[in-house]
Amino acid sequence: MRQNRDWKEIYKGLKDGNRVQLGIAFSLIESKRQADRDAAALLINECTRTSRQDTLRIGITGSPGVGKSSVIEKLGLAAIAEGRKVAVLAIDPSSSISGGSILGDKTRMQELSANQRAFIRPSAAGKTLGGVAKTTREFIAICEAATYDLILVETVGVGQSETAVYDMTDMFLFLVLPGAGDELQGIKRGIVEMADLLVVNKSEKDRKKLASQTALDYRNALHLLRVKDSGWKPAVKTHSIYDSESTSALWKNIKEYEDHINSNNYRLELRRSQQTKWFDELLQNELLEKLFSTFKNKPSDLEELRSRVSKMELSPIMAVRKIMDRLEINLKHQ
Ligand SMILES: Nc1nc2c(ncn2[C@@H]2O[C@H](COP(=O)(O)OP(=O)(O)O)[C@@H](O)[C@H]2O)c(=O)[nH]1
Ligand SMILES: [Mg+2]
Repeated sequence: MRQNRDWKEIYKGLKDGNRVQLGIAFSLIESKRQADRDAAALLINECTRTSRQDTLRIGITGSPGVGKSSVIEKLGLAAIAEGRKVAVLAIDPSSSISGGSILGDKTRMQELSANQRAFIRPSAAGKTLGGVAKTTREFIAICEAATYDLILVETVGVGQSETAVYDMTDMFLFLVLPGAGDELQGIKRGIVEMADLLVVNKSEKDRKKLASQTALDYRNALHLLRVKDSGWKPAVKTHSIYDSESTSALWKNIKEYEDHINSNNYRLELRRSQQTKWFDELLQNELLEKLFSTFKNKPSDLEELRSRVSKMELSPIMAVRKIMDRLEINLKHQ
């Protein structure tokens, strides 16, 4: 994996749908070695340059235990039954702590993981959300090159990871439990606003009636929200993993959304904004990395500047300018 020619071999393997090369591509992306990072950059560049536009990227969010992985398994199998290839990725900035849940996810998706037309990558490694988001975007590019046409991204972390996943997907699913109406308040309301499809999961047996009421509440609430930029009116569905008809209804709604964004060309717009967000984030990441590597040996210099700013000895603008001088980035023309 050390020379540039190797990425071409991996790329060819991806195009042939070779799972071994897919695994190698993933390790290349996660590698910290400079030579691997260079090769990964060339590989991803080729993947995005030649990428097909007709894939569907779905983000799935909801509280831990609501049933995201279980629903992904059901939807994945429904998609495969129609001849699609499914890649499942999870975004979890705190994966080191929740190692157990990742293991759980794999067992939750047993049938899907055994399927030759599915590829499951439990989690991108990384400590910061920015780092994990970067890796996940790269995983998506690799999976699409490897002929996977349905990409499901599960958010495992809470809070900011929803926005990160929203920014890299075409459709957003929000799972809630029967009776859980508190999502309509506070921060969670923002997530409801992002959703293209709201799923009241675990809707079976004695919970069925409550689930229908919850769905109604959400329908009423969504009615008051503005129509999304895509022109799509978000749907609310009840679902249970024990009711295959409810899964069919979900899958049908997903395909309706797909037809919708294809027919009004919104998919192209989504891809464009996903690319520019990727660019913006990468630029920020690289600049931060440059900052920390520049001050690696003397982090106290940064701290000292911060402290002088807080004591009002130095203005933020001059402090940042001093830092930029060290980074050899010229802001003087501004
Ligand atoms: N009764 C019931 N249990 C479910 C349903 N969906 C998921 N579960 C269970 O809920 C638990 C958590 O599911 P999981 O998919 O890991 O949730 P995640 O943390 O959101 O990914 C597991 O024990 C699942 O078997 C459902 O529709 N009905
Ligand atoms: Mg899960």
